[in-house]
Amino acid sequence: MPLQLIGSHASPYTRKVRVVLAEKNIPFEFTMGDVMAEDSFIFQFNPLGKIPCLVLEDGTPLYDSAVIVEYLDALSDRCPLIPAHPRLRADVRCWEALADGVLDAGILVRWEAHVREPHLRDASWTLRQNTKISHALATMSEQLGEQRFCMGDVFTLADIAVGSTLGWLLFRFPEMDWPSQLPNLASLHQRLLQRTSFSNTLPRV
Ligand SMILES: N[C@@H](CCC(=O)N[C@@H](CS)C(=O)NCC(=O)O)C(=O)O
Repeated sequence: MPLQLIGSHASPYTRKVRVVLAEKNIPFEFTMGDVMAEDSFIFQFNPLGKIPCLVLEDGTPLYDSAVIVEYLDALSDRCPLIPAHPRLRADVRCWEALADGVLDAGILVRWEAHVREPHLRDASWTLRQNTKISHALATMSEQLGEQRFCMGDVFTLADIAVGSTLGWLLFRFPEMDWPSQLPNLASLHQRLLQRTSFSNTLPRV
């Protein structure tokens, strides 16, 4: 059985995994998983009902995206994405936590605006999530500074996580004006789009 990735074209956590698979040139089959369907088959693989889920050759499911990318990075020496050095490794994982945290908050904002009944919506909850997003983006921008990539000159998982998050923000919140306020993040995003791993995985419905 080939390696199978269950995900969607819109899911930014899935994109993170797809970019890693492409950078490391690991072949896989892509299966669309509709997490919102009541009888979604994803529960057969992930009891949390979330994508992405990587199904290994022996049928074992792996989740969540941070676990999957760590596994994939260890599978092949090509394009190492997570450094072995403890401190550098922690720095990369912290970038990933920051990027994924923006997604977690952004998904809650979308849920509040598009799924929750209008009379049950809580503006203070949305504000709380949006505050996290703006704080996290400002932190990313400050940490990136004038560097070429998140960790300096070397491309790592940090860039993949941040790039997937920035792409998703542009896709889902085109009205957010972070590209003009934080131009170094916008430049990083453009630089990442020059890689086929990113340009071939643009978010779409
Ligand atoms: N921490 C998880 C988050 C995955 C996640 O929330 N995925 C969304 C789709 S983008 C999902 O499956 N949502 C369905 C749900 O929460 O029930 C990861 O990194 O894989």
